[in-house]
Amino acid sequence: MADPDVVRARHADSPFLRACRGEAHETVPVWFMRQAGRALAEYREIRATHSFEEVVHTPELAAEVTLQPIRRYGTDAAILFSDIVTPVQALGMGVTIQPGVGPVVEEPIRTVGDLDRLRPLEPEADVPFVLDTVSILVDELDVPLIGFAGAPFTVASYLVEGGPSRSYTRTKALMFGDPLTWHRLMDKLADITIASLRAQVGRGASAVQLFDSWAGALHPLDYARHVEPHSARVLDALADLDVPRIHFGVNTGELLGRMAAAGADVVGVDWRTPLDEGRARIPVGVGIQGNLEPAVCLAEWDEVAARVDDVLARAGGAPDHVFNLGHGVLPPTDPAILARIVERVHTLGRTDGTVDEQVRPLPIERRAATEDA
Ligand code: 1CP
Repeated sequence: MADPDVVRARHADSPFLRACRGEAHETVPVWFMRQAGRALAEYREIRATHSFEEVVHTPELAAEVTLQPIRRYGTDAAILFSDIVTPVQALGMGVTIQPGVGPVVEEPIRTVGDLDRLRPLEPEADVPFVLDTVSILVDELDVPLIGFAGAPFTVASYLVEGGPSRSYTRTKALMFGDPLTWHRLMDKLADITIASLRAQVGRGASAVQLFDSWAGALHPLDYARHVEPHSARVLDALADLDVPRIHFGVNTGELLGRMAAAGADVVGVDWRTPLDEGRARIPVGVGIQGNLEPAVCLAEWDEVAARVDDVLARAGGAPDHVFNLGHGVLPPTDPAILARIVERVHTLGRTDGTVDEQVRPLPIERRAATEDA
């Protein structure tokens, strides 16, 4: 098994890690959230004979699926193939991942009594398959591996709702109606998240991303009161590991400053906030990741290229920009388009505070083409 410190030293000067630290480097690094998965025929082929859980629980398969997008796209970082609910699933919370739906929880958490079912995570005993996947990957990869976990709020939303939700009504009802139980739940989930992330780094992950995918459902006041302290505790508990901490959520334009303040080294921005506006909302010294609209990847190449350039222009050649989508790769995306995006970002992206003359931001007030004619 590779020594995790040796692995990290090997990647320390990679564009991705240098960008996360805001240090000078040559090419703009790029990776895609959900880069492994249904957009790739080679993933669908494995899934034809193995359930999602089987893949995650079999280190050789999980490692293979993690490597597939690196081979296809040439992305600058790999992200472990697992799920944000994997730790609570391993703790016996009755979680299944249903195709086309997502995580479903048999007996949701609704009362203080339900909290007893959630015990602390012992990663080596509870999720050895995740850690063994990390070990295989750091031996094989030429690029850094990103470990990840769901943030307490987003994992809580699945445990309380019982599955994916649009309104998070039950989650908010618990948060507002029984804050004591809410904070105890969040505390337990924060401890589970910390244990999971520390163990992934312990096996050689070079960076971590904390996915608070659904935090954007909250008013900033409620985020500050009911969520941020717990996410901050997670991020603080990783500080001594000296790996970049990326903090991401969808629809979080109004929360970006707070997500940075929670202790992120890099804040992920979804596609709804123009990258330059997102930048203005986070402190100097914190990096930025994003934020091409994932559905743009379904368009013809000329449109994709113009939108890639728009993101690069709004990034302004900053050395601390990591190019990504604003959320996950959509299943109907043509992998060839993603490969071309990587190539374009690598070719046209700059990191010295300048912008290539070919690269232009699109004016937001641009009228429809038919009106121009
Ligand atoms: O049928 C299948 O093959 C399963 C689909 C799938 C996949 C490919 C799920 C179920 N999870 C994953 C992998 C996954 N999930 C990864 C590793 C792959 C990669 O990124 O390349 C990661 C990082 C996640 C994280 C995850 N799971 C998040 C946070 C990221 C995000 O998209 O915001 C969330 C919210 C989940 C929950 C989840 N798991 C699966 C689905 C379909 C969902 C979303 C359900 C919903 O909409 O609420």
